[in-house]
Amino acid sequence: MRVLVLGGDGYLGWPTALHLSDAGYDVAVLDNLARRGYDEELGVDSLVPIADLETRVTAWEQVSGRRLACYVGDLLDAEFVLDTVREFAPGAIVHFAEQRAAPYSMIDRAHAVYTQHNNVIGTLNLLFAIAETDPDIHLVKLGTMGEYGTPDIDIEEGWLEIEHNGRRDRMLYPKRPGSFYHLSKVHDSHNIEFTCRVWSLRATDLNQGVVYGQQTPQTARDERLATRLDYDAVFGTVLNRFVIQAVLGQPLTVYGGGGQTRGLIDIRDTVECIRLAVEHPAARGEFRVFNQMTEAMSVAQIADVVAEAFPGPVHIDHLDNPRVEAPEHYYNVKHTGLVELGLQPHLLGDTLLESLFDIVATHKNRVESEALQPQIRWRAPVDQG
Ligand code: NAD
Ligand code: USQ
Repeated sequence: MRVLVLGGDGYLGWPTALHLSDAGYDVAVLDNLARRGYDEELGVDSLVPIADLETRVTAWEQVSGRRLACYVGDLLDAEFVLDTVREFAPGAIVHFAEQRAAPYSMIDRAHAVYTQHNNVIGTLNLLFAIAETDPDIHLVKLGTMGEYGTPDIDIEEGWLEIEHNGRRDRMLYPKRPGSFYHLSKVHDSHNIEFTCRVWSLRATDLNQGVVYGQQTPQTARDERLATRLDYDAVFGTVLNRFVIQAVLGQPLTVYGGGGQTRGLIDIRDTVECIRLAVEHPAARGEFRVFNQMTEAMSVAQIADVVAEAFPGPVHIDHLDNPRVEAPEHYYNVKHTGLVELGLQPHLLGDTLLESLFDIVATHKNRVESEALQPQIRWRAPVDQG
């Protein structure tokens, strides 16, 4: 089967493309290289050096004998999207191609508008391209656990059975996201559910938790196949940042008391979840949702686990939280759907942390230390003083 990976030059899209190619799928990657542009805008770079897309694709062919088709272009260009879907004729499309940093979306009006326009309109163009070309294509869309926020009830996999005034219905689970970025994913979910219901498209929305790690069996085969690793306060995610801070001998930046709890997942499980979703497609007309996380931890617990695993002194700092989020809350998430399809989770352990410490140590001179401190605040501009 042919699989088109949108956002195939990114942190997760690139290793997913390799994982699917290695599993025997005929894979194409599409990307507009926007992520490399955000690095230039922010004056940072991936901690692990990454090859350009052409070099990566050539390296994979040399290492594996398998060819990846490559489409460089923008999901905002509806004609390009339609032409690509028509030409490649995929059986499944995996969609990673969005602006994915919550802090980036909170910089100012322009970045909030860019994020929602890029993400929501890009996905809408894709839905039209699928509907106009072949409604049988299975869309596997990356959503986020942050769509739900932190409600005071159990979080189900996308849908909730509700009884109200003596009547029952199955509704989309209510959403209370925490940034303009996370909101863009909610808007996408609604548009996708609508097209499943009205056009009988088939889609799997993967509400993924915070990803950690950097290597997969395929990216480790050649240094030109490495995927990016972000450390800055805009794109770096919490566990990866804490590992990097520990290696640099910098304090771990826990925002507030660290009582906020998040779902986590190892990058090796991310790529496998995508393979499982592709291999077991949603039915025509079905909007299927999986919570793609393997364990939940508070930010304070993540800091403690990293500090205990690191072979040296680690200082944990509690900064004033630059975000507006519940400092302590209930968090109980159902995440059995992917396990039922066969996922065998890699839970966070010393082996992964030790290998990440080594990867970071090799490249630690590439860090711009100023980029480690959070500068972007969630509070309304007039309240920031
Ligand atoms: P990333 O920024 O590294 O990759 C996204 C890729 O999409 C980039 O290469 C970028 O250039 C491309 N892109 C963005 N807009 C595009 C457009 N309009 N047209 C074509 N290409 C475009 O992000 P990532 O960390 O790999 O995340 C991938 C997806 O997974 C995102 O949708 C994100 O929301 C989701 N996700 C990520 C995490 C995480 O911890 N990294 C967790 C949960 C969900
Ligand atoms: N945090 C700290 N210190 C840090 C960085 C983060 O305490 O140095 C805290 C944040 O306040 C937050 C939590 O850690 O409570 C997670 O922050 P994050 O930056 O690791 O993750 P987030 O902003 O939620 O976004 C990331 C990805 C995004 C994805 C999301 C999954 O960038 O693409 O959608 O994780 S989830 O969190 O489940 O919504």
